[in-house]
Amino acid sequence: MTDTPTHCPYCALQCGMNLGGGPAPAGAVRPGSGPPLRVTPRADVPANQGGLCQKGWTSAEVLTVPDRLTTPLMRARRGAPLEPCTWDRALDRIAAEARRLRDAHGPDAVAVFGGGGLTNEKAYQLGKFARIALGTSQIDYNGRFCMSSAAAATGRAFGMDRGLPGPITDLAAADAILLVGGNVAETMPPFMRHVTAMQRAGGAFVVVDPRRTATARQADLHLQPTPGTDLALANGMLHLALTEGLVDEEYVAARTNGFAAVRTVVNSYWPDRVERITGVPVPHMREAVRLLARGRRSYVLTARGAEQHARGVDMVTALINLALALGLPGREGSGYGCLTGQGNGQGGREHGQKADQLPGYRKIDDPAARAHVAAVWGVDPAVLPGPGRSAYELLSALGTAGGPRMLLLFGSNPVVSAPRAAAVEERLDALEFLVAADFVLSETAARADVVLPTAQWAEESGTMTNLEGRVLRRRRAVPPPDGVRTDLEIIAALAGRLDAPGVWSAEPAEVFDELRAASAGGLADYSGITYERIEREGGVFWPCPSPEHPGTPRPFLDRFATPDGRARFTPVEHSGAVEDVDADYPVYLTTGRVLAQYQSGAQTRRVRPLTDAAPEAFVEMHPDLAERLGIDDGADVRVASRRGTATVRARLTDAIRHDTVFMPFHWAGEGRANLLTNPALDPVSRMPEFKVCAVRLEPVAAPRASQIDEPGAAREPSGASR
Ligand SMILES: Nc1nc2c(c(=O)[nH]1)N[C@H]1C(S)=C(S)[C@@H](COP(=O)(O)OP(=O)(O)OC[C@H]3O[C@@H](n4cnc5c(=O)[nH]c(N)nc54)[C@H](O)[C@@H]3O)O[C@H]1N2
Ligand SMILES: Nc1nc2c(c(=O)[nH]1)N[C@H]1C(S)=C(S)[C@@H](COP(=O)(O)OP(=O)(O)OC[C@H]3O[C@@H](n4cnc5c(=O)[nH]c(N)nc54)[C@H](O)[C@@H]3O)O[C@H]1N2
Ligand code: SF4
Ligand SMILES: [Mo]
Repeated sequence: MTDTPTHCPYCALQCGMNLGGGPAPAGAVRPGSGPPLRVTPRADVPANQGGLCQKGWTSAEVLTVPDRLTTPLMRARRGAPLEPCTWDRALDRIAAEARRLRDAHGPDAVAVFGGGGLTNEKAYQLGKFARIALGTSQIDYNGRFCMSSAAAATGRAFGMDRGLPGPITDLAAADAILLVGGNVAETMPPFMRHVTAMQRAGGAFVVVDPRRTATARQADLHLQPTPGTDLALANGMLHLALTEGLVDEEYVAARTNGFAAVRTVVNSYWPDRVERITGVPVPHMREAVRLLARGRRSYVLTARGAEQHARGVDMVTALINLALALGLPGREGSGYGCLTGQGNGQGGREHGQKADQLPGYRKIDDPAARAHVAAVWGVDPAVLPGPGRSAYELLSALGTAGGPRMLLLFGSNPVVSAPRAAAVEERLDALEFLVAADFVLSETAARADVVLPTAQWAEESGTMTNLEGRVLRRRRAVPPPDGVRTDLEIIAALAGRLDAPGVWSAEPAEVFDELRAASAGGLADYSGITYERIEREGGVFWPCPSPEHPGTPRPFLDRFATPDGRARFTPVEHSGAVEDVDADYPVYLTTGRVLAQYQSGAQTRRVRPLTDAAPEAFVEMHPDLAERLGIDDGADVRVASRRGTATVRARLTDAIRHDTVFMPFHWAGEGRANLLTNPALDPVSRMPEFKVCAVRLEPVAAPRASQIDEPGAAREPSGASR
């Protein structure tokens, strides 16, 4: 069997890999044993340059997990067991339920929830399916939990939202990178090559994270703020830039609008006031600003730590303001960038699975956008619904009066990954009908009335848009197992049963051609991109409005995508986390990821080398805090917030602040971090506050002898001060 060049199924780095035969390259370490397809890294892909992380190396094992779904499953009624059935019965039943509920309650009675791991073709087709096969406005996706704050902030500042401002290899030539709220050494390990290359050439790596992560340990400077205070930190750094004369006044005058109002606001962010809010010493802030400003070829990068807040858009805006004041965006080899998360986190938010969106990053309430897309779809613009609910609002409306009564889920596992997950479970159970398409029985699929077994990445083709904005080919290496269909085949079959207007191809290349036409003239214009070009050129950067157009690796060099071509400053003020610590819940909880697990864990918890490396849920805490609470390393701990209680293993480390604990969200059941998280939403992006809420911790077992004479000591920890 010959090698098939493709990309990893997991994160947005979209590392290049070959699937197939041939010996592994000498020296390659591959954990695990005997996947059906041999994975070898590709050296010709700039993002990974021959590297892969442990998840990538073992990705092929998910193709043959013992509990892989290979037949549709259906319940005769709620409460009855899931039982195998034929495709015809499953699809007929779904179509019949959709019709029944639509006829009785209107088209918004049926909802769709998508994912940022879906190919561009699927994301596009799912959005089209919702709007013209179901006629529903009720569609959103898990990217709302991921990139939405950065997307809204960059849209506001630059007029366009596209991950990194240029090719990833540009990073190596930077003077400095300020990475705020990203643990790339664990979340996209080969990314560190680019950082290391920069450091070797004399560039400085500055990391802002409440934890001294693997990433922070490689930093030249680590700022360790209280969660939820990045906005104050950014305003404080801009204040210092002004007092030290580091603002690029010429650039500000030539390429931006609105700096005066920002100048006024940051005036009151005195260094020692900011130190009090953030806990970051003033000399560290000063050094960070100096490093960033020294050569005007620097990057401000954000990831989820800075973005997953109920004020996430403003958090990112404050950091963009800093980047703009230093004159970084719109210059080659510098700028602001957001690190996209999921495999197709970027493309998945461009082609219409978002509640307010049509393909090509168009607004669904824009009459010109509606007319263009309706013409491509062969329908009257008047039949297109308006904007629907955002992800968490959609999930919380399920089964309520006036909310959707049926949900079709493609590519997400919200029982584990949505905030306040226990309440989301209740909403899912209140539905009249739940459909999940997945290749394994995820915790959410296990609650469905019909489960549809779908093909995996190596069994289908399509395109993915990586964190650089580069559109890549995913190639089919093996056929799907018997009984399994692709998402595109499922969508086409359902559209047929619902008598949907227009063409419903299940061929990725044909769907991509339609996507190109639908995106033409939009912000995310893919019309000049073809499968052949991607293959020949190793990927094409959007926007790419014609076959002759070279693509756009660095979009803002001449002008920003705003109407007047200038970037926009927006003044923003610090207000802190929605839920602050108090006597009852005295410790901050933040959440995130570990290297060996991916997202809700539906895939990676089924791969032996990965579960060996990261077997169970835990809470990371400082030994001093643990001591005060009578918690031993490795002991079971009850972590309680106003939403619920989780039970997990304590892991002590002095790499975290005294006032903060950290839980990864990859595990199901009683160790779920999302039993605790606060679903407070950002007013603009509708991003939940995943990264900070208030909790109380107590040992599960009887307190140790030293605590017994202090009644209540373990219940009401008083020493956990801010
Ligand atoms: N191994 C692995 N890799 C992944 C994923 C995975 O699940 N597992 N998921 C992929 C996806 S979808 C995404 S979105 C990316 C996410 O990639 P990252 O954003 O790098 O991952 P997180 O662990 O969510 O958060 C990063 C850091 O933010 C810090 N943090 C928490 N609160 C704050 C805060 O208030 N301010 C600051 N400055 N930092 C804070 C945390 O301590 C954490 O170290 O990873 C992608 N890659
Ligand atoms: N507490 C806390 N919660 C978080 C976060 C956090 O930092 N903290 N991060 C949030 C972020 S950034 C994200 S992106 C979300 C992610 O969380 P989820 O949306 O739950 O993402 P996954 O676990 O990737 O779920 C994907 C599901 O779809 C299946 N799947 C994968 N590919 C396909 C496909 O092509 N087709 C179909 N039909 N199914 C497929 C997988 O088997 C899996 O069951 O979690 C969010 N939740
Ligand atoms: S860094 Fe991301 S894309 Fe690369 S191998 Fe790991 S999971 Fe896959
Ligand atoms: Mo994400």
